Amino acid sequence: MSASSLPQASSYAPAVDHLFDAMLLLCGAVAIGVFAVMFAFCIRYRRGHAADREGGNTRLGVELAWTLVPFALFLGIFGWSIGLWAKLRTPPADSVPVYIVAKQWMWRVQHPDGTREIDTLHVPLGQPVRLVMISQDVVHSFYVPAFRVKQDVLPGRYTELWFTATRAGRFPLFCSEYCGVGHPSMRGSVVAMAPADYARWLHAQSSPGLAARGAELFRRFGCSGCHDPGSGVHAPDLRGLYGAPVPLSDGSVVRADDRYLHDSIVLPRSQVAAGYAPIMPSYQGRIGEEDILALIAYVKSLEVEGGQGHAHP
Ligand code: HEC
Ligand SMILES: [Cu+2]
Repeated sequence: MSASSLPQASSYAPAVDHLFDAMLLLCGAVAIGVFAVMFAFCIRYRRGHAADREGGNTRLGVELAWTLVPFALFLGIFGWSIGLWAKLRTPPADSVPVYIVAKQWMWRVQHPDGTREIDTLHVPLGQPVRLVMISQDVVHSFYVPAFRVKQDVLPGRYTELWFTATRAGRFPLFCSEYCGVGHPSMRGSVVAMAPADYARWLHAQSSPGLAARGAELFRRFGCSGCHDPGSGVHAPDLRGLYGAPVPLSDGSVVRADDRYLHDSIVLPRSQVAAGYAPIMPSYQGRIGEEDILALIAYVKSLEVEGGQGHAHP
């Protein structure tokens, strides 16, 4: 039995449906039980009917049974959903990232190889895909019913979502957070393709890689004027920065993850690297989220020769 007639097009759609069905059955059974007892009591203790109204239940076993059995059942549902939730929140190590920028009222998609699309997301079957999402304006929500996934997309913060498509086809994508007058039109589709078809599709797009576009932007926005070794400006060398610990001027140490790199670009004053003057201009409102994702991809691609970690003075 399944409560919905939607296709189950992702690896955990059946698991989500089983949980939903179990909750529906359990809550339905409890509702029927409560109503049955209610009607029975209404009839038995109706006005003028001779019934014992003095005694009440004095058997402890009955009290315990009707309290603890439902409690255990609902705790079971809790444990079941926590397990599933943990799975939904933990992308497998071999998942490929795809970047989503939401804005009124469209979905902009960037693949790591630089391919970009609007309101359509192509994914290969059987490959775990990890979406890294951010909004350029208000709160949106990425919702693909056939995959049983939904995740809020927030301004100023990356949120993630992962799935493995298991069925080829085109599945509707919705924004499920009211985001202004154009909200109903903020829809698109996810196209799941056999790996060979997907490879052919990607190849036909032939775009420069995301990191290559980031390198171009790094020059266009003047970042290289300060950050290139030999620029003459006292600014950190970004090679090997990604994933490395960064000492900050307030004495704390943070890890250079996507969020840190994002905030370094739009809010450079919020976390100043130790040993540097806060001279980096804020790019808030000047660089779109898609370009920031490309810049981050570029910074990630910068390796140190000799494989050493990021060095701070
Ligand atoms: C005027 C010179 C200047 C420009 C232009 C500039 N930066 Fe910076 N940047 C700095 C300085 C100085 C720091 C270290 C102080 C701080 O953390 O704010 C820094 C810090 C950073 C950090 C954190 C590095 C670390 O080691 O923690 C990143 C990432 C970064 N910049 C990226 C960029 C990007 C991307 C651009 C272009 C969009 C850019 N910067 C433009 C001077 C600059
Ligand atoms: Cu929206």
